[in-house]
Amino acid sequence: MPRLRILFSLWLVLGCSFGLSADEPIRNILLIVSDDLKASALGCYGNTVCQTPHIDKLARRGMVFENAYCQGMWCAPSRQSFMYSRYQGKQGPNLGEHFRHHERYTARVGKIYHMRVPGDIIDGTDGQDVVSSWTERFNSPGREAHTPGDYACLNLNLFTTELEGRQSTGMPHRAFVSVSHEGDGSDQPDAKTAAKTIELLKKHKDEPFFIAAGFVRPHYPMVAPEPFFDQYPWASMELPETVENDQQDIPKLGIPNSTSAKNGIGQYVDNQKRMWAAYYASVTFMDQQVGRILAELDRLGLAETTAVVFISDHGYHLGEHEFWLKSNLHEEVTRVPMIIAAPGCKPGRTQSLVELVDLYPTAVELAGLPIPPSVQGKSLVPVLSDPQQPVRTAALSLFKKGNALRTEHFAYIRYTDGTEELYDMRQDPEQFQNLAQNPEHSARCQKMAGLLARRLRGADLEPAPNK
Ligand SMILES: [Ca+2]
Repeated sequence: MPRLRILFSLWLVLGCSFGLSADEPIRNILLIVSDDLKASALGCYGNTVCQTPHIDKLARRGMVFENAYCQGMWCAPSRQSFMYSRYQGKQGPNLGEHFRHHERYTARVGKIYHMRVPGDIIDGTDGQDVVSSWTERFNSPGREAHTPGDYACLNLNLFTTELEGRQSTGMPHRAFVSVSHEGDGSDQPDAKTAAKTIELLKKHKDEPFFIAAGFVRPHYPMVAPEPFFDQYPWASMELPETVENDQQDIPKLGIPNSTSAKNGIGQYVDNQKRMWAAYYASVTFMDQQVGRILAELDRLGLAETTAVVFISDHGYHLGEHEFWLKSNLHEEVTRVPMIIAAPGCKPGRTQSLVELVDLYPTAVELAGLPIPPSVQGKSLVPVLSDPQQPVRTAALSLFKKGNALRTEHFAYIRYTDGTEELYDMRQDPEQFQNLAQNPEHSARCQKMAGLLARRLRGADLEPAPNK
């Protein structure tokens, strides 16, 4: 495998000093995907309340990408985008297929491509999975909102232990459901995903593999065993800062479908705190499952030959700007966690602007495979050896209502009707003041619009019209 040797030598030159012999470079990729996890919920991204010891431990031995952005604003488009490394649509071999074409064992456990949560989880079905990606695939079913225990539907202010009448698949208030239940959580989909992944690691430790483990938490319903809820007494949760008339300077297309006024949770301040507590409880439960997998990776001695990648498909709103859920282009949704722990690479943190489409070429290059021409992302391997290494000047996010561009300094959103948002992310990281309405910033807006149009054309997409 001359390519492996060339890559390996290149890495040594670049400063990535492997703790391995030259004939044993990175052999395996373990991709871990969380669902609806905002970067700011993790300890390693600065959260001091939410407990994520296992992901934080991975972060301490890997590269933490502080400015990673997703391309799709909800599960289906984001996941398809990073699995194909295409801004939109499918073209070329997807990540799983590419590894398969190169004789790797590939497996999916849980949710990697889009699955309806909770629908496909309750039914144990494959969702929009792409079967050609995998040598083997395994679903992790669970009872979700129907798990016996303390159920709440927080926007309806409903609390019960009854199993009848719970908000579940396809129902309008399912996003505000939490269940705190007895037991150790081994019946939960994410626990099953960890157990199956551990089983596969043991079984396939002697052959090169690409294993993708997809957790469904903290996606609603926020189900976790009681001790995880006990860690977050709801009354002690702090709600996000709000400013008066915050939504007034946001264009119509920038207001998501789920707001405090529309979904009703605005009436129940305590329940907004309970949403944070339940979200954190399910993040910590998911983190525990990550920990189980990583402990097994260490135990099997695979950590030395396996690059571990941790991401989420997109972020989430929990009342910031009185917005809830995903499906909009603001920072809480576009920014995602991304951690890459590759054997031999120094741990660190990087400010480089990166995109989830970059994952595919990075994983492929780490494993010593060629990058197919259909790939639109850029390999982040240079950043793994030098966190100062720039990748691109801006990150692109796409949505049916508009598109967004994030530079180091500014966040710019342009909707399909030509309306705009512009935020100075150094002065106003919470995005309270839309500068696009201020004539003083019209030159900046024009410049960002031009940059966005160029990025879209570069991705074979059409820019939005002028106002
Ligand atoms: Ca999602």
